[in-house]
Amino acid sequence: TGGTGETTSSNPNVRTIEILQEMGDFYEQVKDQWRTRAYRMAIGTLKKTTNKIRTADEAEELPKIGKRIADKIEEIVRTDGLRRLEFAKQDPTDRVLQKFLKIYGVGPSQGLKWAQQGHKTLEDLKANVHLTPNQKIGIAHYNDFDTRIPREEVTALGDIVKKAAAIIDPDVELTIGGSYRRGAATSGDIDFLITKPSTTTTLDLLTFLDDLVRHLTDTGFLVAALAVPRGESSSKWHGACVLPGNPVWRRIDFLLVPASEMGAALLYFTGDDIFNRSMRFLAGTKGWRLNQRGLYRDVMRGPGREKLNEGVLIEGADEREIFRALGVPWRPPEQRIC
Ligand code: DCP
Ligand code: MG
Ligand code: MN
Repeated sequence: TGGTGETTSSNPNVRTIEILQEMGDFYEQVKDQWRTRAYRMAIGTLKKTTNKIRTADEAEELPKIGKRIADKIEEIVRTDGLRRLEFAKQDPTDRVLQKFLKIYGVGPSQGLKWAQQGHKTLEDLKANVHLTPNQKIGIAHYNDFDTRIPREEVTALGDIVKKAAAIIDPDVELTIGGSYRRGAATSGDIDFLITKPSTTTTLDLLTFLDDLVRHLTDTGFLVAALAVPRGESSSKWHGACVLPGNPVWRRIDFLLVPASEMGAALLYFTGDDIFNRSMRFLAGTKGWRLNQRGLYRDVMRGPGREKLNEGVLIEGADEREIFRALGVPWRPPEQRIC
């Protein structure tokens, strides 16, 4: 192609560009500025590319194309379409789809597939499709998980966990993060952060989590294990619990965090997600990186902005220090609602 930047029929990526364009237009419509820009830049690169890009690896080699869009490019070449785009084109008020997406353990592509197959109700799904064990629980307790938890109940459920924890290891510290820490009157789930002074890895806490889950299951408090990564020990546990005397199942998450990362984890898991995004963006403007493990500087990036190393840790242990390092006046959790 010439240097005009126009897509000509001679560009072998013309179909890919067309679909990426549609996806970019969607993000522009929903005012997602970052993705709109990312798609625009990727399209710009493809327009200047003279060979056909078929795989994510090939795409990622190119300038200004990140991992996510690279994956999308491969999907387009393989399927002549984009699941995410079909999803975006669906009427957002489509009640069947919205209902399916609220089932615990059901993601966008699965929900869309069932809706497109013509299933309309949870009963249809139970009778006609293959469900994972988690999805079965998600359907059986659909209304439970769809009901927000009053703050007093979160406190009461949390107290049961803290009491059990103190018997197993009195040095372990448990904090309820998420909407509860922001002071919300109701929560969608209970987000527990679990740490212990002077730990630098979650390995030191794995036995504790095992013991805690076993104890709380034996006593009838935990009623289901959901996203429990199989095989090797994991630092997270997702499941359901009940308050004695209350039949409603509640979603509860446990996350192990080493003390050296507790500040960053608290910041991340307190949210809200929009506030988190603005803090990460601010870190980015300084050339730093903020994630749930810490605030880092000197993150080295390659020509395609891909990360070459983790960078140098500025702060991970102390939440207030992270605010200070970023030059942001301390905001109590109750004020982190955007
Ligand atoms: N989080 C995030 N980005 C996401 C998901 C989560 O930054 N995509 C962070 C911010 C959230 C926290 O994790 O506050 C906990 O996630 P939840 O989904 O449990 O959200 P909340 O606890 O804020 O709300 P809810 O009351 O609905 O549980
Ligand atoms: Mg939550
Ligand atoms: Mn949660």
